[in-house]
Amino acid sequence: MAKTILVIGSSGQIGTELVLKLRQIYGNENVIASDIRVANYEVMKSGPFEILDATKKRDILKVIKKYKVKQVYLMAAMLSAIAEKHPHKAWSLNMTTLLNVLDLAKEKAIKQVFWPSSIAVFGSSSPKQNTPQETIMAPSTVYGISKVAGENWCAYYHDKYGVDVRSVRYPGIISYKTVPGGGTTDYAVEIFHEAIKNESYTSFLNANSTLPMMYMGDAIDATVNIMRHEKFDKYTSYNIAAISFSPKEIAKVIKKFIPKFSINYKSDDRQAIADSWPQSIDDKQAKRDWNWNYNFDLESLVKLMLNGLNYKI
Ligand code: AKB
Repeated sequence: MAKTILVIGSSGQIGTELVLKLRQIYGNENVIASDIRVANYEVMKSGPFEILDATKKRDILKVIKKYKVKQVYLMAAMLSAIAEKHPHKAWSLNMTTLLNVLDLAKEKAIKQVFWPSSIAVFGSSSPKQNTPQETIMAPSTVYGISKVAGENWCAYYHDKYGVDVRSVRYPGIISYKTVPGGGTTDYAVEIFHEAIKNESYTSFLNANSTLPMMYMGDAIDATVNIMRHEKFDKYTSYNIAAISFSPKEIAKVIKKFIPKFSINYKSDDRQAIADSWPQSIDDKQAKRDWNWNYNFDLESLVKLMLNGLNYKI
């Protein structure tokens, strides 16, 4: 059955590919892309697009009414590294947009919401290896604080008002269609662009800084599949995991395909953020509850990235 879907934040790294996948599944006209800035060419030419500032609830409602939207994917957010530079702005953007959408669901303007959380909910006091679904969550970043608060708000609207909101905790996402902006895991995308252009890369994280990562295709599958699942009794922002690697490890695989590639290390403020995050994630609850699994390992991710960026391997 066709449903009308609104993606808020469709010009961002995940939003771009999410719109394209949803349009493939539900039809171009049924997926409305929206952002405060125009999206990439593929998104703009394949279906409806609206300029939308999601901090303004009335403006979201206007788009919902115009297209009879049933589902909202709220992908707009300020990411970890940039949020440290603009703490108030980040808090305000990340929280206002979420509360606007949750209120619209509570008021029955829409039926279902997807909102992404992140591995940034964890901090230095959480277990570093195989970080469990439920454990201490005391983040040391503004972004992480906004994600923990967001998870609590989602649970509150679910329990108190029956809002159908679903969520996963994204690790670092690797993709070639759109570059990420302002995250701590961004190095793992930059490295490909620089390897192709200059055959060298200076990493802003240390050689052995291991973080949980995932190829975009897996992140999109997780997002679409959790929304397609029958209604959950309890709200959960699910841990999802694929691969974990360090700058040194990904550089080694890139070198297999670009033999002259070399990597240097010059860590900056983002190192402290990376150091506070888990190195690997326990996602058995997502596997059990909605059959989550990933498809792409490090070697296939590297091949897909190089191909996607038109590098012949
Ligand atoms: C970031 O680095 O801020 C994001 C995230 C892990 O949520 N990619």
